[in-house]
Amino acid sequence: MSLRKGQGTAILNRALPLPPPGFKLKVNVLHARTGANPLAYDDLREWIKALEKAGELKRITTEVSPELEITEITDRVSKIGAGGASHPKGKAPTQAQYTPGGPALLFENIKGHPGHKVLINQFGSERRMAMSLGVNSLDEIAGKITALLNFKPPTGGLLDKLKMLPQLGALTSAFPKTVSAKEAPCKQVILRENFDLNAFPILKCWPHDGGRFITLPCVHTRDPKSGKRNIGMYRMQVYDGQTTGMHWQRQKVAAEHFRNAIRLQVAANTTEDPLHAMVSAMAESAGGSVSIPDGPIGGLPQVAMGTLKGSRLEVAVAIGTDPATTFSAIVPAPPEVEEFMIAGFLRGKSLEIVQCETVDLQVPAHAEIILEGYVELGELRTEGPFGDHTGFYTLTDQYPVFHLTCITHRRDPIYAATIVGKPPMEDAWMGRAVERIFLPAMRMQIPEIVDIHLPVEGVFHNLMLVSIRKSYAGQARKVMNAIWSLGQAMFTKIIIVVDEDCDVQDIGEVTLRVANNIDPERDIQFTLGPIDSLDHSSRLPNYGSKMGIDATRKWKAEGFDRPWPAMVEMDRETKERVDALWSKLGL
Ligand SMILES: [Mn+2]
Repeated sequence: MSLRKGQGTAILNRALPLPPPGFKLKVNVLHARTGANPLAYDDLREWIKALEKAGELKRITTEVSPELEITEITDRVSKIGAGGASHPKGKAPTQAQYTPGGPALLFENIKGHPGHKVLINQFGSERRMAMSLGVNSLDEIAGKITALLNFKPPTGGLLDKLKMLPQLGALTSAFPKTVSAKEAPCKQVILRENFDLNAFPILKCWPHDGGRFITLPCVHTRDPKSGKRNIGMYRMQVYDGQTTGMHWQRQKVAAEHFRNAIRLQVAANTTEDPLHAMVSAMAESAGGSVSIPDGPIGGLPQVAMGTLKGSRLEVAVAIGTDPATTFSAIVPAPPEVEEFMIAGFLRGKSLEIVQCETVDLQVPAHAEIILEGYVELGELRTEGPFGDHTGFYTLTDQYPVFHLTCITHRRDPIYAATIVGKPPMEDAWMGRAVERIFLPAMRMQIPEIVDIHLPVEGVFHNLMLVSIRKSYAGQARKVMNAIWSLGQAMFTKIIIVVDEDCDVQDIGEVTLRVANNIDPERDIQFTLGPIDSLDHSSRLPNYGSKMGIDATRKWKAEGFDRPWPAMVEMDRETKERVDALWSKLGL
């Protein structure tokens, strides 16, 4: 489903020696979290109970179809409270008891799937997003995550170790705990043969979608080079009962695991220089994303993807995990940090994991459904179209194929899903959480950043508003280039930079500043580079141009020689006099 891992992202684990001014690391929360957190949700069912208790969940007992109907209902509910007049359908229910985003929905009567349930919109409001991580406000999480990413095991003398003790205590909760199959609810039912994915109420989301898509999967892979485990969220198109697409976009961590498997395999196969074989395999197959024919090209031998057939990368997919684990799959953490640790840290309680039946991977023991299997290195298949979070369909493209070897699940499994489409939808709240949570870490890379805002209609990668503390000529352009080099923020199509006296959360204010402050030919900067796979307008898939707008005040030092006017504002004395009069004015 391609949830964008928001662009406040690109958390790199290279900490600066000193935090930038104004940055307050909330180490105190670490001290408070030295034991297991009894409030952590162990599984999806505890989370559903908590949502219901808080009035944040609605059970739907009327029969509905997983084909299109759940989407239409959820879409209307997601848009409750979303900007009133701009509501696209104009017929959403308007229950005042629900915060913007509407309630989470538990469908209990699914046409064609008696006994099955579908949970959707679980993260679809600011309150639920905070609840899912056990905090009152997302800012509470920001300090904790930053501390986690900066954590380095003590290597120095006794004094260094003593200084680290409080953090070490807190971090024990971050390490996952392996449990036996007997203790793992996700293995209550084990299906090694004659299983059929179609048993689950997997949604067909939009009319022109290529089929049914698993939209909230936690996809587990292991880097064949480093051994590090990863969880990412990549939509999966159901081809039949035993195979799906695996839509990991080329810049995602699991796609790199896939490429590392290809690199190792071609290096093993070649009779010539293994490094040269790896370079050729990447260039000829566009990083493993394009099929190339077997046999010589131009009379010369080449790395044929066909020779990779039979080589595999193991994959396991968890559906319906506790909310912190689901969220960890979309968190833009550096590949070195395993999501098991992020989930444990967010929960304040170790995540229990269990060994898979047919592949050498570990998965959350309390998940509702586990799909085990592999992708074959030389195999690609047409995936899509899919109604995406851009508000447009993404076109068909070639992606790896996931072959199932086993399904395990809890008794009466609850199928967790989301839908994406024209914003705002559930992913808007998840993206907003990522934006808030990672702002401090982004500031550690680009310390002059004061605030950022990814307007929901900018669908995460199209538009970033940035305010900076400008200290030298040309700094707005330096900030643009820095953002375009940060993890997934590299995809940002339009970056708008304003001075720190402009509140980037106020789109009206940003519009006024930008439109007034720029001389377009002078202040717009274009650059070329990687483009989000979902972009339908770039000259080539995945490669195209980006634009930065420097809407900061221009300095003489930047060649601006005209006087710059002050903005219109009343003086403080007059304001105070009118404040005193205000109640008498009858306004
Ligand atoms: Mn990761």
